[in-house]
Amino acid sequence: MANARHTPLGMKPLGDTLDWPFFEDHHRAFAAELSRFADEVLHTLPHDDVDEACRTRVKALGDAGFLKAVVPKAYGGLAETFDVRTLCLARDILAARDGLADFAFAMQGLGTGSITLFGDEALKQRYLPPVARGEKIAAFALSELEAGSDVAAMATTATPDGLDHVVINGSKTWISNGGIADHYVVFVRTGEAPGARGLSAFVVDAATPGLSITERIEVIAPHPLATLKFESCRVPIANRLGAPGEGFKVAMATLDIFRSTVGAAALGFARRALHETLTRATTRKLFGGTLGDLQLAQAAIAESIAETEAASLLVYRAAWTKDRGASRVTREAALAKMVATENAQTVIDRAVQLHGGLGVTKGVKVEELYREIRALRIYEGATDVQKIVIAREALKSYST
Ligand code: COS
Repeated sequence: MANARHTPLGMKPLGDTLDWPFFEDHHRAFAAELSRFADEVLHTLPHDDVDEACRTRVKALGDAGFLKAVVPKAYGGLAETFDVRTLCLARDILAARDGLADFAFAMQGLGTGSITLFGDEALKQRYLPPVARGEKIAAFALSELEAGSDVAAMATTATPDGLDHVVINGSKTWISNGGIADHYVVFVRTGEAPGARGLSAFVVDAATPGLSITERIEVIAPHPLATLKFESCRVPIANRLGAPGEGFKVAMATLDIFRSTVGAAALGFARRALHETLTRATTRKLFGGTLGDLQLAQAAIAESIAETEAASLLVYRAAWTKDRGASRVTREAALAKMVATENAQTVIDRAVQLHGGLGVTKGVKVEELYREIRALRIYEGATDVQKIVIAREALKSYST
């Protein structure tokens, strides 16, 4: 427990979170080890070239054993199956220190989550261990230009080619790790039924002929992101995840797990913003005192603390509910993601405001956080989608 309080940044990063009944001792030990690693190692890794930055972070996290958290024990991982609390703690801790390290960790999980949940033994043996060691980079290719929130509208197709292969044609965009990944979990229309019931998922190696990167996308907080094109890209049927037509379920079940972790990353960003806010409030002199002496600053600080702690409760509640064996945590994950990302945006915006001109100055941490947080309200199910999910579940429970 003492180790869990390791705070060289001067942060109180997790507050009393680890004392909550959601956690077990192995979570506290993991958090302590990862916090130490993050503080000692991450700042030594390169930042300038985004691809290189991600590759080195994947390697460092893999070498240190932390990527074991993203795959099951039988394939070189930590726990029997996903331990969502561990995934959330990892993102919470990493995001508070280094957005790209959080991204690198998260994508190793999202890019293999569907294989863990729906892959057969051969696919798990082939793809999971190298990802856990940080030797291979994973990616999840779901979105299309006109199929982001409305996933079931996707137009990329896979059609049979002989008995053992399919041929994929189409395009995927805003794909994280696009351009540096070694494999992509790709969702395609196979047409067993209209809409959501006619999709399937395949693992596609990056080197497969017919798969190309047509565009690298620059975003406000730089991450490797790309558009992929599939032109008569021939993939073995043995690479399919789940049954034919089950792709929507594969995607949603994977997102059920990873949406909570997006909330956890937002939480890490919010905690860092609070740390920066409190540091500034206690050192910035004005009007004959410190910023923190001003009641309006105190109001901002109090609101940010309340919003961060509320988000923390929802994130770890969702993770704990899944770890207790719930087959679906769609509602809990949606609540966690929506509240944590929206609250973090507000907390970070307040931090920028309290920093004055420094808050919008390049190179200042809160300016970076301000850019980092924005995408989290959009990807892996925009806030608007989470609202649909939450309301729909509640309405269902009242309809006769
Ligand atoms: N786990 C397992 N199965 C699930 C599931 C889950 N979490 N969620 C849905 N399913 C199944 C349903 O049980 C249903 O199966 P049956 O047809 O056999 O009953 C099927 O999938 C369709 O479900 P549903 O009717 O809820 O689908 P909708 O088209 O209404 O879903 C939303 C609409 C908007 C909720 C969905 O499309 C969504 O989550 N979109 C956002 C996707 C996203 O995150 N995009 C970002 C890309 S990743 S960066």
